Amino acid sequence: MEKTLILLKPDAVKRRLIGRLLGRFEDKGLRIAGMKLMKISQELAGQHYADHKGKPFYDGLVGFMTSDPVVALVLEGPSAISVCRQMMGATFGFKADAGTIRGDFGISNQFNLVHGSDSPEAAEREIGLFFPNGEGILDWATADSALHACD
Ligand code: FUP
Repeated sequence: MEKTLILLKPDAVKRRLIGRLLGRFEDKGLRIAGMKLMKISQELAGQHYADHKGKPFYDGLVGFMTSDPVVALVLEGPSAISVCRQMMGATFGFKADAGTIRGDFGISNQFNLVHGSDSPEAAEREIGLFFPNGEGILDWATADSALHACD
């Protein structure tokens, strides 16, 4: 079992896509371990996107991510990090395959609806940023968890 941090970005929230995007992850079989609607502070955005500091798109990215609420999620499942990355699609909407979230819901570079951790190290770091001390992360069993156990 693996956990990953997913953000439904301000464009997804403002377009009232929370339910449909969350539904895709639930349909896939991922467990929602943590979920909150929140406004990202400048400080948190800076920590989250520290790797991109200094790049030409950084200021715009931070401005966008702090402009309106996001939904922060911790999703859990087998290979959750790569499963979610596949479901998200390529970074830019115009390059993302049909059938992926970014491929199906947008065509923009920056307004690409969703963030997902790209490695186990990133997942641990990002979950710690958005759910400090694990607060809000709950351990509970989905109705089909017994199936996973004998997978
Ligand atoms: P991803 O891992 O697919 O979310 O993409 P990156 O971590 O490379 O980039 C983070 C965010 O920066 C992307 F979601 C969109 C934005 N970005 C741009 O706006 N322009 C760029 O050239 C690259 C990234």
